[in-house]
Amino acid sequence: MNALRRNSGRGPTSPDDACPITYREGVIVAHLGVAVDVLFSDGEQDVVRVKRRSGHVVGDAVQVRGEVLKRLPRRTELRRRDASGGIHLVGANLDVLGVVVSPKPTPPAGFIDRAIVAARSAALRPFLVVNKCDLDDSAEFVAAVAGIYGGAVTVFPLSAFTGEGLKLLQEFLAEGHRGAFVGTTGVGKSSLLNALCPEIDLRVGALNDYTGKGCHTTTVATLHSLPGGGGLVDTPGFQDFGLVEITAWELAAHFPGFEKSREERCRFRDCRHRTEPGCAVVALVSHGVIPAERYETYLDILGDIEAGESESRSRGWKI
Ligand SMILES: Nc1nc2c(ncn2[C@@H]2O[C@H](COP(=O)(O)OP(=O)(O)O)[C@@H](O)[C@H]2O)c(=O)[nH]1
Ligand SMILES: [Mg+2]
Repeated sequence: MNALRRNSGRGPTSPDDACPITYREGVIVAHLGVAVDVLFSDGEQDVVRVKRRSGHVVGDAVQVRGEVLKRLPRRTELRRRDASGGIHLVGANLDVLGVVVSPKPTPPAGFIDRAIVAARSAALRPFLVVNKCDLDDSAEFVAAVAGIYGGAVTVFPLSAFTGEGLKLLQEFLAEGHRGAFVGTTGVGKSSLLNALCPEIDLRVGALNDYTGKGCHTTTVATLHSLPGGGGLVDTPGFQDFGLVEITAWELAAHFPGFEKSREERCRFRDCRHRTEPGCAVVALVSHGVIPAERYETYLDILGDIEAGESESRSRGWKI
């Protein structure tokens, strides 16, 4: 591996240089296939060559000693599943996951819940972005989303177009949070990223100059620093794809609206909160503490997960 200096005035400039005695710590901000772009703690940014299947991802904390890049242990890992079932790491050491929805197109049934559960399972704090608040009929949609999820996660109603509400999200991310957005196609994730990081195209352009490969925005996984603080991972193909599927246990443990049930205990440890005797969730539903709508949604998603489990079992896949 060669540490290739791009805009730094010190350190080795070729593999023939003497062994450096110190190492530098930084974070991977772009993955270019055979090289990674590292933002060092002193503010410098250099490209470091790595093996093609190095396993490094944006957000990875690294130590670079001479020509050698060492990855430090990860706090969190966020994964996605592609159309053919392959699992990919999207980013490392992320703190938050923004689930983006809009009044048009509206989110598919269960999408918000699955994304929240997936984020929590990966130890990321989920939050909701309701985009396109400039649309005439958006108020009703915002009220419905806030009514259901407001008690479980922070909700940011905003418009990527007009900039209305954007400041609150910027302040939230600037609290030192590093995150990513997920949401179905057309909800406005790209518009939101552009509104939050105006330098996006510029930075990707600079990377293209280096590799000379004409990389386009859509082929480079990048961690963008936000002007006011915090960062956002923009990984091509991830945002519109599904997160890695959740298990029945994760669904119940992290389902938005079930927070109160975590203080109680079901009689059976593997309770799926259906018809099992001594179920704390069912008791909270019958007392009106958990809204019936939340419980119905939980059962719908649980049914989907169980259908997936039995399909996997019949094909002999490990679940
Ligand atoms: N009215 C309105 N339209 C928006 C807003 N943000 C994005 N759009 C539109 O929604 C469509 C999808 O936007 P895009 O950013 O490509 O969504 P993505 O597929 O989630 O990345 C485009 O036609 C945008 O012009 C917004 O805040 N308000
Ligand atoms: Mg997009």
